[in-house]
Amino acid sequence: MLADLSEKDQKELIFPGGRGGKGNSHFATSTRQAPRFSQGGEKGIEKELILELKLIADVGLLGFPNVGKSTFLSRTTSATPKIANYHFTTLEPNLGVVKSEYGDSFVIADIPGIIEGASQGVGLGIQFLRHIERTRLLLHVIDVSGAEGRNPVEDFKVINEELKQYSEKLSNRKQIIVANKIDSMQDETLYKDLEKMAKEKNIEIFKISAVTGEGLKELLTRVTEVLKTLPKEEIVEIKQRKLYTLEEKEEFTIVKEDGIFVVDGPGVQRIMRRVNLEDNESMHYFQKCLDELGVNKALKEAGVKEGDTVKVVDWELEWYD
Ligand SMILES: Nc1nc2c(ncn2[C@@H]2O[C@H](COP(=O)(O)OP(=O)(O)OP(=O)(O)O)[C@@H](O)[C@H]2O)c(=O)[nH]1
Ligand SMILES: [Mg+2]
Repeated sequence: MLADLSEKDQKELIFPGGRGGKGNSHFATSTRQAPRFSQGGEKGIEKELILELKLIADVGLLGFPNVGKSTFLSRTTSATPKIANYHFTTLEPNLGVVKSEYGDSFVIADIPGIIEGASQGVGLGIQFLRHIERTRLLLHVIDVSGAEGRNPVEDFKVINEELKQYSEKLSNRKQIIVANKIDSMQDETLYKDLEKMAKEKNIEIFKISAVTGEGLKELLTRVTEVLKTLPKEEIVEIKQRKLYTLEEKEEFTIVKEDGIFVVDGPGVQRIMRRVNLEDNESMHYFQKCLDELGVNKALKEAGVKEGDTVKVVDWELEWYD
């Protein structure tokens, strides 16, 4: 990752453009009012970058399909996600804001349900987990109604295993278990077992009905409290921030190969890039630049003689004293 654009108006320089050139009027003097040569601009850098959108929310909803995540979002915020009694009703993440009735307002992200094997690409959910990477708290929604014949304790474990496969860091994020659909519980022991497991693991658990609204106030009050204790940490690690630094070095090397003096290095390459070698006046300018860089002096020291061939980068010239 090169940059993390998480603040409003944040700017990052990934590649600078090439240095600009100078038009011929720049080289005009009182005696030479219309010089024919100009200095070309340097080429910029071209690269393809992948931009990845990550939603930013305080709280992420996590759970199997159909457990009531979207119902929860629609009940607690003014978001209007699609809700239906089938798996993968939600295909795209949804955000909602819980208003300050319970304290500070906060943002909840609802993502598609996660299923076993998700970290290996089964289902939909895993590709959306990045949207809750930035949350500070996860609400793990579990259906305790027993309607689909599922076991809440098992569900909790499966989802956490998938989470761990996806990201160790995300799996260590603070979770609160939200036991949903208590209005239609068929077997109380399903909830009791989950509660027991939660106690053992020292995870807070709340029972609610996203449909009737039971238990929501207590849960949201607690979420507000917990959020106050969780810092807005920098969650995303940036391994390498600077991709490019302007090359200010004026270095060059001279080597003698088969009787030819070869001059190369960033300093001369930079000059070469900016000079139009077809133009006579530009040639003078080129010579002047080489002189200023110390190339001519160094060549003399290296023993260059009249008539010798000097190759500057990939351009061959004959040496005159
Ligand atoms: N009885 C009852 N049904 C609920 C409750 N919460 C949600 N449901 C029902 O469960 C079904 C699924 O609800 P959704 O909110 O779409 O579930 P989801 O977790 O968002 O599902 P996906 O988007 O598919 O992952 C719908 O028929 C809801 O009406 C609840 O508290 N009690
Ligand atoms: Mg949904």
